[in-house]
Amino acid sequence: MTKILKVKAREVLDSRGNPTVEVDIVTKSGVFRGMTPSGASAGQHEALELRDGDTTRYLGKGTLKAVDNVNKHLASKIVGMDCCDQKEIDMLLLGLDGTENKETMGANAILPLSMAVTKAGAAAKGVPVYWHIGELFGVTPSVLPVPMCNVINGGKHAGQENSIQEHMLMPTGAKSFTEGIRMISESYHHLAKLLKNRFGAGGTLIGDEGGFAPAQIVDVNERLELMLQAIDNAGYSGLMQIAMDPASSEFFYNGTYKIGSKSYSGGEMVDFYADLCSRYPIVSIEDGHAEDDWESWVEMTKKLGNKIQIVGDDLFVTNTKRIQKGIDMKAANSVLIKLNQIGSVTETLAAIRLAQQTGWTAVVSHRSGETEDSFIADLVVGTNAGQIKTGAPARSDRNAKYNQLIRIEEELGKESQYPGQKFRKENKVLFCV
Ligand code: 2PG
Ligand code: MG
Repeated sequence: MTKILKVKAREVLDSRGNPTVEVDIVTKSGVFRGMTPSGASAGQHEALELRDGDTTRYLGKGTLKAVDNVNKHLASKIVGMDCCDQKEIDMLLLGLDGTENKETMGANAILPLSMAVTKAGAAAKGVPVYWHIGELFGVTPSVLPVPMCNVINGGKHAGQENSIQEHMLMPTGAKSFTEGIRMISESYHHLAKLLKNRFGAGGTLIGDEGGFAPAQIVDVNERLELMLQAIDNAGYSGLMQIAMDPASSEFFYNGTYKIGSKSYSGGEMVDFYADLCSRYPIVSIEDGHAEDDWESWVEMTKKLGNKIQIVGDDLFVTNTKRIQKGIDMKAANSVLIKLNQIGSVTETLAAIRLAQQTGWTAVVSHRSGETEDSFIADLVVGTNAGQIKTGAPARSDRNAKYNQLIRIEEELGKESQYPGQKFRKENKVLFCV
């Protein structure tokens, strides 16, 4: 048994310069730290992110209440427990909060504590974090993820309205994760050249997730064409595929979707995506419909579900109840996994397990507001989930995750697998637990 000796929370900054919560756990093995990320296009059904609302500090976004909740209410209950008992600790934290959506303590108080416990547990056992997660989850970690790299940022992440949010490259033709990252980085820099030539210096300004955010190109066709050109210029034609996250809850108004000056019904959006998929190598679409427009999700899955991955983010919010509803309705075939949407490591693992047991994929994801904490890199390998979405290869809040995955691939050596094009099929066959 390795006892938790001390728990301490503090307010620090995230990648957007907003306050967020960091928690230290001290055991005899050292200090272990968890940091919570924060969304901009957050779903309405996510667990509560507790903000102070005091406009004299950080424009109301302060997190001192969440910090106090850890230091004054949670810490003393956790001290003395065994840091390897992740589930027991998480369940105790949920009980102390006592609400469905973590409204008493805040998910931003509970999650960083929970993540720090995982890291302390790994150290207590003398194993890497992904290995400890594998033991908690019940698999032998070996699968490196295919990355989804958001090279063109739109929507809220780029200060735009009624615009598709994420345009991502997936190096499915790479032989390893590390090779995939090189292909991504080279294509990203070729895209920069194209944008600079076309729009001058302003064309390469970047958005919240490190992707380019040229205000001049609002049309999705134009964005995808540029990406294909960049892939081609980098010499990777046919080796990269495309994933999109329109984040459509952000442009859904009373039953109508608005992209630029055009309006679409839920069914017309399905046709819109089907048309894009017929013209571009798109293999995955996330949040193609809004968070409560279940019927359109069902229609989309019926029409495109056997061709592409249909990922629920705002729809499922990493919540097993909503995922189960989606499974029952056949509303998608994949779940986006964000720790802070649900607020603890144990519940996140349950969400991944439910997706995989159903034969769905689980895509582990960052938030647009990130930190230097690379926990999700260990999470994706520890669950053999096979896909990660964590931004463009720019800015250290994103590259912290990619760099950790490069290290893990090196460490696993011959034991490591990279799914490449089989990222969907193999999830069903191989990666079910
Ligand atoms: C998303 C995310 C991450 P945010 O919509 O999938 O890319 O954005 O963190 O702003 O919700
Ligand atoms: Mg999303």
